[in-house]
Amino acid sequence: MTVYSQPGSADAVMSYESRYEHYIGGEWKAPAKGEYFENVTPITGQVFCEVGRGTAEDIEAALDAAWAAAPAWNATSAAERSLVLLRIADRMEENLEKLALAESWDNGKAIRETLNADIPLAIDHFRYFAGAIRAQEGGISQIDDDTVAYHFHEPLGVVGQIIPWNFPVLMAVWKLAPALAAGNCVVLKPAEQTPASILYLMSVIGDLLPAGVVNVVNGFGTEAGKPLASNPRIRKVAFTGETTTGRLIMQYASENLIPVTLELGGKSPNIFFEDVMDADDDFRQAALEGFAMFGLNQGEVCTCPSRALVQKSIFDEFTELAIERTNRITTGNPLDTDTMIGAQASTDQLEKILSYIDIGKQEGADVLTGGGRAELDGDLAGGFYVQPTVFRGHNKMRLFQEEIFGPVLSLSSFTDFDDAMMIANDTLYGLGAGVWSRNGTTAYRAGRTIQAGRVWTNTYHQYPAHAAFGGYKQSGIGRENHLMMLDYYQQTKCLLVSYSGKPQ
Ligand code: TXE
Repeated sequence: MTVYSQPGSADAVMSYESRYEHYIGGEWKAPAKGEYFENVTPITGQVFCEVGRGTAEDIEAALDAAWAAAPAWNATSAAERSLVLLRIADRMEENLEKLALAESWDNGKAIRETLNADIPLAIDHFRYFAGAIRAQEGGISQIDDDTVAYHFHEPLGVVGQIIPWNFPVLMAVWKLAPALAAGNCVVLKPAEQTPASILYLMSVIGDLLPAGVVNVVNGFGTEAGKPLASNPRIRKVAFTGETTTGRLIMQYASENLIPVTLELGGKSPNIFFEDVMDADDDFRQAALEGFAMFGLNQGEVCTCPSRALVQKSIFDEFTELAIERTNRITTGNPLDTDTMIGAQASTDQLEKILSYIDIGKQEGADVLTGGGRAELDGDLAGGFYVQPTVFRGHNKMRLFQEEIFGPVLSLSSFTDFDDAMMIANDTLYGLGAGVWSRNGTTAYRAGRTIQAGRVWTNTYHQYPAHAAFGGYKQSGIGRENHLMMLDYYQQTKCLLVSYSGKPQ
């Protein structure tokens, strides 16, 4: 067990500045209107820094810087860009503990996750796209003996990226790595709840990038996000956030006729077929771990397995083990490596989760464990903590239909395969799903029948860089990760050439 000291204390591995400005053109730039907003750590509820409050003028300044950098960056070779990405990954690795602490302090998440998942995954993402861009090939079509069509990948130019607060660094890197690998310059707006860890990241890696290639403007949704997403000077907008905000982003983009990629909400089913109870101990244990994954990142994950469906024939037996496993989840100081569940990212999110717990109780769902705020002592008393909570109910309840984005699981039973598929697909969303069965046919058929972009089979919550991620239905448009992501940041130039030397 290690308990990290909070940033800025005598033996801390990193410290935050007390004030941050925007990162524009490779420099720290004061907000045009001179206004700042306070940033709170969810761990204690205390303000720890203030951050520039961006407006349209700051977005324009960032776009000026990005467009000034674009001709040179667009023209770099794949090998040059790849090297830059590899250097960024190395620098992040050298600063792993610092970045992990910065992320936990800003967001409230458990440091064992930032040390072992968020930051290592972000590092690997840069390395993956450094390799992917080297391996990318164009195409040639032979039209006839004298005529050839060459297909080239070209960058879009300057793109806008708007990210949420649940994985600030990882969501930034999911978008930055493919955009940069493809040769684009970026203006990125972090979420107002977690503006600091990305600025800290820029203080660590900024010197590895030519000025203006990555620009970060903080601020609120309508004040800074809208002027970016609706700006005629961006060639694409990438967004992760709430489904209702995603609709607005699409509307803005339609005015400028630019492409969008959207990663939106989810209400993912996690399905346990009856053979789980007959399987060997290791498999059953893995399934119980999969059940408990609803607590990962305090449930603030768009693929949170928030609806557990358990076959009726094993329901009582499986549920008893699953609740016992849930009760072993430790909630506490996020800076303690033994802690599994840390603080929710903001007071708004805390209130939203608590209100859903009330809604569940009013709807008549049974609380099987948890059911309220987790009260912690000392400095943590002012933080935003929720008990891991399991409700038993049915799929028509709001608990089962609406995204809560907290450590709250809704549990129900199903009779047979068709019933499971019907319940699993009875949702507006289609981002993630889990299937647990040793029967290969059942698992395969379930995976193909569930209307979701990512179906984990006998595992959950894995996010390797080379597996496509994205939503069906109202969970989004487009994909992130995987080679195919490069297509979302490039356009195809077809050069059709005649070598006949004769008039055609
Ligand atoms: O999201 P928003 P919020 C879900 C989750 C959560 C709920 C609300 O259920 O409880 O959304 O979170 C920027 N133009 N998800 O309110 O508003 C905003 O500043 C341009 C799921 O934080 O969508 C931030 O940077 N930008 C999700 C980003 O959008 C705008 C992750 C996300 O904020 C804008 C987060 C506007 N008009 C929340 N309005 C997931 N899919 O992982 C806001 N923003």
